[in-house]
Amino acid sequence: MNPSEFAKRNGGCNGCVFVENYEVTACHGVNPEEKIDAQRFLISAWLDCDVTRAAETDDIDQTISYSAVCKRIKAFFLQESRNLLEYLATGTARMLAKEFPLAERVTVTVRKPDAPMKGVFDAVGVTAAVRRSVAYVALGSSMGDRAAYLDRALELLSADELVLSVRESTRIVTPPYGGVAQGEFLNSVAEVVTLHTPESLLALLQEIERSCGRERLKRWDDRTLDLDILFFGEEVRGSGRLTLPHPDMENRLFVLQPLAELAPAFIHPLTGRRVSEMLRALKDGR
Ligand code: A4P
Ligand code: MG
Repeated sequence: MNPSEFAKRNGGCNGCVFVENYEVTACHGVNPEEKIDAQRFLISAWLDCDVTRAAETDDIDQTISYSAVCKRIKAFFLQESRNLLEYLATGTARMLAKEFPLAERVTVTVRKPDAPMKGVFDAVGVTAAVRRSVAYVALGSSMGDRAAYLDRALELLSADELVLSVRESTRIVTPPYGGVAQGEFLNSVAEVVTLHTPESLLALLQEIERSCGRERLKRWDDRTLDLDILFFGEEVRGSGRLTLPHPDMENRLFVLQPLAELAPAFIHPLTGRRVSEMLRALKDGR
């Protein structure tokens, strides 16, 4: 990879540990004979990470060992036969992101130089990328066994294969905001480290709401469970199916109080205000 490609792809990280065209012989492919006759796969992986600590200390434990990366790739490719390079590239990227927490983003290319097809070519292949993101999710319930709904939501969230960790704030009981719901709410916020995209996290949260008996009858009405994405890293999305950051948080004590417990220094990407500042301003009536 040349330096300009690196800078374009690398976003906020200052470094990358990579392996290029690591060769594994394995049995993957759509054609039945590919499941029997092993062929060459050339796997490249780029793990974007901060290399400063390792540079300062000259200590292998402060970075990602490329030999460990190769071992994991080989083990992954020697598992059961798969049809698609898409599965292998995405699966490898996810696996490496989970195994190596220093990697903020993982990009994997899988090439098949000997693909069984006519014509002259160097290789065919697929590239896939995943990013480790931190999202803040608001939890709210105003019906039924509110604590049990919040417990269930966190359990389902933690069980998802693209959710790496979940940390919940203290729960607070709050009066209904917005003049529609009648019941008191139990609210909290969860910090979610995830390989999901914003859209796929929203789909997961809506599935969890449904499995907790959520019915959408009227906006802002009482609900068994409401899960809203407050922040997804520094992502910004327009209105519609997904608005990021979640609108109106600066007016909601039931959001800012638990959020400030987890991430007081987090900066709202549109207003430039810290969560702790927003909370202080709301409490002071500014
Ligand atoms: N949507 C857009 N952006 C997002 C996002 N960042 N996170 C879309 C989640 N969903 C997002 O939401 C409506 C649509 O918003 C979804 O289809 C999604 O595609 P909904 O959950 O179906 O309906 P809702 O919750 O009634 O509407 P909304 O606008 O999400 O309301 P809020 O802002 O969640 O307010 N009082 C207290 N004390 N505690 C509460 O938790 N919650 C509300 C609901 C009102 N009063 C409250 C509380
Ligand atoms: Mg909602």
